Amino acid sequence: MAQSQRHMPGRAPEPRADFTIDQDWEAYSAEEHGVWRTLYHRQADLLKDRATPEFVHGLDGLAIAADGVPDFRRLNEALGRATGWRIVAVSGLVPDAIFFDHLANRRFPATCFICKPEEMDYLEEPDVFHDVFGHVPLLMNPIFADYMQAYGQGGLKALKQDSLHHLARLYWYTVEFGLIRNGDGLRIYGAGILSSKGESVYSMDDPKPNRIGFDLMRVMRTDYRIDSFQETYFVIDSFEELFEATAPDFTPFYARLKEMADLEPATVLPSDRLLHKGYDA
Ligand code: HBI
Ligand code: FE
Repeated sequence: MAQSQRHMPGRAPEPRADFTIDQDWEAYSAEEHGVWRTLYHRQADLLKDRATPEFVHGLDGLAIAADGVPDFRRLNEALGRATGWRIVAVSGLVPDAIFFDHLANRRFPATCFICKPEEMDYLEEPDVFHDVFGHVPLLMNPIFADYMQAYGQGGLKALKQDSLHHLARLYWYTVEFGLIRNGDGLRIYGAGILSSKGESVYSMDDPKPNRIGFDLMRVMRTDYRIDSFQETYFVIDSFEELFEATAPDFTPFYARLKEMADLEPATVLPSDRLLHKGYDA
């Protein structure tokens, strides 16, 4: 399907100042709904014993449609009642300041287009399946919902201190690619993993990547790659741990980070709480 035929809601009017557009749910084609249905069933089956229970509860609580791209208006009714969050439609990645302002006000910017059938195993930019299936269910969890709003508030402050690249790593290694350990063992909570067939298996089963206990400064020092499976996953023990670790003002952390060398993604330090040491290719 050519780009021009892709469901690009709100295409006629330019995005608004906050980069939101209308989802235009009625305009999705049968093929686009079919791609959602395929991805939903594939991931829902695969994640049965892999996703953290809070994700499964959120998915159930939202009653996210399995048979087609969900209508954001309907999801926002349940989401708003649960944690005061709502999904706003955007056409793609929006400028950092806009992104953080949305999060700081409990608005999650979600893309509306869905990948093409031939792109189901790898898509370089987030689509509606990644944003809504991957990110939105955890916004039903009060602690995680608070964390995401605090992240937005922190982002607006980081922009003023030229420390965004440190904070972006925190987002990457938690919201996008985070693992959590509960009584049953490792579970996935990062949206980048939850929306990826390959990484849902690799992140938990493959001996190749490191798995290291979460440490805020360690995470903010560690670089990441955007076009391959992660070489290191950071593991929290609870969402409370994540929220409490990131509650303080980050200004002193940024000052210390400026004196510390960045770390390559595959690095293992003697001070790491090493749950699993991976190996280089
Ligand atoms: N915009 N729509 C959208 N979605 C994102 O995940 C996103 C973004 N803009 C900036 C951004 N993410 C990252 O640069 C920040 O998390 C640092
Ligand atoms: Fe994402």
